Amino acid sequence: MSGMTPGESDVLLVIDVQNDFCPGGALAVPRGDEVVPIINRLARRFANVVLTQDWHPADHFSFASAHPGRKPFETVTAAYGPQVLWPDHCVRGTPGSDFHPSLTIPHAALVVRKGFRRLIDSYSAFYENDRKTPTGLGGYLRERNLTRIFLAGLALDFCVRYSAEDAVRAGFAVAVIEDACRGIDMEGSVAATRRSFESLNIPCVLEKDLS
Ligand code: VGL
Ligand code: ZN
Repeated sequence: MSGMTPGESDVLLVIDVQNDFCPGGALAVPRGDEVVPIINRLARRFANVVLTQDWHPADHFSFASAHPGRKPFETVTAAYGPQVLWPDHCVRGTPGSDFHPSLTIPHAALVVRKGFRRLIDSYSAFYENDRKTPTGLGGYLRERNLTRIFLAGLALDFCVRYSAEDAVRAGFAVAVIEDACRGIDMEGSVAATRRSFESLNIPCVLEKDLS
């Protein structure tokens, strides 16, 4: 990770800055909206920006409402392993699935939608939760010779975490811009995220380090 000035081969990957993950939303991340002005400032320094958008059908398997008798934040077993059940959120085309109205990144080149298959959730921007179904983002970045990924957005301990881990496995250089993320933090998930980043040598940096 030499040289923290964003350049030609760097991309800012902005994860799920959507109404439902902000205060007042269906799966609000505490202080999630605070990342918006930070990400707007960061984005101006990157020539290359990609956004992700959580985008579920109304009967998505990850919704507790699809499992009679189960409650949000319980875990069920999916075909691919354990799956946390969430409140209904980011139902495709609803206001909750829109980007936060103050998110202003007109030069963003690509929006990757994820979680649109009813039976597979997708935290990572690269692979769905079966860890096998690609979103196509890896191929896009490689074809554009974008080799270093700076991550920001929501939620630090789910979609940002999974995206960072998959990016490293796919051979990209990765840094997480910590002050441009907020976490849900259930059952120590933020601490587990930090341990994972440490063991994978994923640096956590701050907006000011990118000057
Ligand atoms: C997310 C839970 C469910 C996220 C998305 O963006 O971190 N978390 N769907
Ligand atoms: Zn989701």
